[in-house]
Amino acid sequence: WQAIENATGNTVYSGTVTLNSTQSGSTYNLTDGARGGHKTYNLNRGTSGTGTLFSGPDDVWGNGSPSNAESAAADAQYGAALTWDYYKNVHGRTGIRGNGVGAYSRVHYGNNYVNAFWSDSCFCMTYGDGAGNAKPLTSIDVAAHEMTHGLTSNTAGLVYSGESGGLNEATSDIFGSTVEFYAANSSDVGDYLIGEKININGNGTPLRYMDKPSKDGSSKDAWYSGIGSINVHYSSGPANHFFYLLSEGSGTKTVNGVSYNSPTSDGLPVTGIGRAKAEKIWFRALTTKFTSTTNYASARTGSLAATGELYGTSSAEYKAVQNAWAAVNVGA
Ligand code: ASN
Ligand code: ZN
Ligand code: CA
Repeated sequence: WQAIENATGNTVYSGTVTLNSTQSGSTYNLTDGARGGHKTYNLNRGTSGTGTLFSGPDDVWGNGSPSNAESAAADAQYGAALTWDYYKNVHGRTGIRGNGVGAYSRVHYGNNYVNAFWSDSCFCMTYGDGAGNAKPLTSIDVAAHEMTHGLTSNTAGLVYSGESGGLNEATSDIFGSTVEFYAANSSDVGDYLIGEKININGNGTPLRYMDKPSKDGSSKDAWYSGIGSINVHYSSGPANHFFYLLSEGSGTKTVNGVSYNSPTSDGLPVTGIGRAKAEKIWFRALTTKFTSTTNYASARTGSLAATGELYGTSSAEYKAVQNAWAAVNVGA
C-alpha cells in the first residue's frame, strides 16, 4: 500500500477537509499513515467488535450529510487527526501514549445512541449517531474530549469517580476546547462550549459551558465539600471554570463571536493570562504532577507547581493561577 495525503473528507460539522488515506491497488482505506496509522471503522449499528474499515474505490469520504455513512467517518478521522496534531505540535507528545502509535475510531455505534466514549481496553473511540434531532456525536470538541480520556488514562490516571473523576472529565473538556481552537478552520473557530454542534439537548444548546458551568442546570461553578459525590460530568465544573478564568479572566468577554460572562465565587476579579499559557500549565500539571487520586486541593498545588516551573513563582502567571483557583473556591 502507499500513503495518500490528499483525501477529501466532506464532514457533517467541519465542511470539506483534507484527510490522509492509504491506497492498496484500486482501493482506498481510511487509514492515516502520518498519524500512527489511525483508522476509522464502521460499526453499522452494531455494538461490538471492530467493525469494517472504511474503504472504497474513490478517495472522497462522505458528502456532508449524516445520512451518508462516510460523513460521520470523515468527522471522526478529522477530529482524531487534529487531536494528534495538537498534542504533537503544542505539547510535544506524539500519540496518546507518546510512542507514535495511533488509536482508532468506530462510528455508527448502535441505534439512536446519544453518546460517545473512549475505551482503554480497545484503545479506541466510539461514536453514536444521536437520536431524534440529535446528530452524530462526532464534532471536534467531542472527539478531542474522548481521545483526551486516553491521554489521562496513560498519564495521571485520574480515577473516574469522586473529585479525581471531575478533574478527569474537566481535562477532557479543557483539551476538547483547546483542540477546537487549534482547528481554526472556517467551520470550527473555537469556543469554551462543549458539544454546541451536536444538538444533544434537541434545542440547540451546548452540553456544557466553561465560563459558567451552572448554565447547564447541573454542573457546579465552584468547589464545595461533597462535590466528590455528584456525577463526574458535573463535578468537572470548578476545573472547567478555573481554566476559562485563567485563560480569559472574569466578567464579560466575546471570543470568536461567542459572548461569555464568568462569575467568581469570591467576588474578586481574575485577569486572564491567555489560553496559550493556560493550556501549557494544565498539560504539565496533568502529565507531571497529577496522580490517580488528585483531588481539587492537590490540583491546585499541582498546577501551581507546574506554573512555577514554567514561569516562576513570582510571575503574573503564578498569581493568576492562585486567583483563578480562589475564584472557584479552591483555596490555600
Ligand atoms: N461521553 C461520556 C464521556 O466521555 C461517556 C462517559 O460517560 N464515560 O464522559
Ligand atoms: Zn468524558
Ligand atoms: Ca466547542
